[in-house]
Amino acid sequence: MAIPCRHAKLLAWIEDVARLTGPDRIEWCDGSPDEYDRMLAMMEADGLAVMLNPAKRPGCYLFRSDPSDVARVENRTFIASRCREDAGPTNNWVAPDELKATLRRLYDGCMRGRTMYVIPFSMGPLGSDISRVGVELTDSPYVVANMHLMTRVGDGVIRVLGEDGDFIACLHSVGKPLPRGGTDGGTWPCAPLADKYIAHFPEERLIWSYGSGYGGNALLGKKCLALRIASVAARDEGWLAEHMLILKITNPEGQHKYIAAAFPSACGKTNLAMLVPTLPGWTVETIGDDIAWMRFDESGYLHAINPENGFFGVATGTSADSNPSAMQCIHRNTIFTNVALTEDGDVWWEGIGYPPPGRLTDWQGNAWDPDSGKPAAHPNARFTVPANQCPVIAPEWRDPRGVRISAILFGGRRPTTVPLVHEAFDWSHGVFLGSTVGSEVTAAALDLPAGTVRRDPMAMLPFCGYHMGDYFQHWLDVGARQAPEKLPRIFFVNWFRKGEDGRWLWPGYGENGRVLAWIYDRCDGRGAARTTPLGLMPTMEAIERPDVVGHEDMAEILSVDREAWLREVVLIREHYEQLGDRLPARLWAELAGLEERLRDA
Ligand code: OXD
Ligand code: MN
Repeated sequence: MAIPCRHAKLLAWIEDVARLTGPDRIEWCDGSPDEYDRMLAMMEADGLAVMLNPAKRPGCYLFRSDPSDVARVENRTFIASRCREDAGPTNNWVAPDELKATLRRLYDGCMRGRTMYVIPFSMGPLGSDISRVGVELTDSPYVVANMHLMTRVGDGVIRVLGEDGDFIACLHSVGKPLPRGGTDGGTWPCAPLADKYIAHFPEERLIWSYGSGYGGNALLGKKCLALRIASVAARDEGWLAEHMLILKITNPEGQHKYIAAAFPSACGKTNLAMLVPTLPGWTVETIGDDIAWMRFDESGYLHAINPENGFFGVATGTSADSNPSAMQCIHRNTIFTNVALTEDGDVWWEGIGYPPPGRLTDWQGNAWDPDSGKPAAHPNARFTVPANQCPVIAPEWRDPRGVRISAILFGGRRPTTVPLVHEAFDWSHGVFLGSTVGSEVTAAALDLPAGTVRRDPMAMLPFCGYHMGDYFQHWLDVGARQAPEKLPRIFFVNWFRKGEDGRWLWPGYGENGRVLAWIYDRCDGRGAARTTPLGLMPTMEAIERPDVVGHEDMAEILSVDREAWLREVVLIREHYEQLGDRLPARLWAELAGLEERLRDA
């Protein structure tokens, strides 16, 4: 095959990797529909992909992964910065030379019997000055097909790269060499858990992934490049790479604003990005559901792009009620992984909104016994789908200039303590709110006392490529450089409050649009608010109460429980202490300020 590029550094790197990993052949990906179809046909022939019933799900395929390879592997994810301190206490660290030596041993000959694909891809629209080019070398056709959907792959990228353009080098292998002429024979290829490595070398902007073929471990443009490596580039260059959805909200007068929002995994980011508000006249459209790259432009306003090109969403729990737009999106041209299969060649999962329409094959390929107590779909079963199939995608979602962000939301699953919504007094108070994000865990889930908060600051704990304390300082610094009146307002939301009897106090989903409407009005200098020790909170009249929420419940979720918050202060202090001495003094001062306001209240 003719090599479509004359980039000496790229060609030398490909040659080095090929020498080490020993693939049977090398194939350059052009991102064409033909190439996508060829990958899927090949995997179908090998028994790795099941074509779904074209009358029900045209162009859709099902994959079943290995039970050891079903999710991101945080304890096998490494930030190998030159200096241990720079990775901080929340990341796994190994000295770069040591990690490279270990990985070189594993990579040695690991692509034997396979093709090495060269995937040139862009995160962000081609030609945007916020976008970045990556090149992934992989021995997985599943990765090639998914990268087609999740990023912009192909010749346009090679043109942008030219002969000496910058690129982020991403090396990936499933870690399962084949005998010459052999195939996987329908078995998902990967290495045992102890041999899986998701390694980042932040100073070199380099990613080496070995042993997993699944999701964020293998589709290296997503969490590895667009968050871990990009967060380091953003720190060095003065911008923000965040684990945030971006939505466009339009009010009944037809005016719109854009909101970015960070929530830990499994808090409904995709659902919020595609929300159907119950409030008459309001609409929400999607720009992105997982990652935002944000920069202050020359006029001092924060602009964001979605660097991705598709959605890699959790299937489990997605239904016509929880997310009708996602359900429409995944009707065609979708890759499903680890969902259950129906007898008529369709998909099914727990929480899809209707009972299994007959017998099912479970995510491991076995006949499913409904009495087994085991789920038919894996709880982390996924769909991969191009963003442009989303019926509520905003037309400007690929505008290279990005969209101007008016508000930033933080939130987590907090059944107690945290009210429905509060607004930060200013940017540094907002950074403080973001630094405290977390979800409460149940005793059953993690063998921890009920009510324990698992902190996930700004929802970046698994994704920040450097020290969390420096990351907070970076947030404080980028805000301090701007005119305060041009900065987005920062809010903390909590859709997950429960009463003492365990009832949900707030219905969530489309009703969250009422909170978004208040936030919208606040950004317009309207929206009634009162000052509380936590920040600015809506008055009882400011948010129209959904029919299903009684007056007392509404009062409860809009109040400050002083005793609970004094306990929360202690928990935040413990969380800050764990982050060590790089935690900015400004955040300690914010915590002291909160405590003082609570004591004075
Ligand atoms: C994701 C995650 O897959 O945050 O997006 O875990
Ligand atoms: Mn995510």
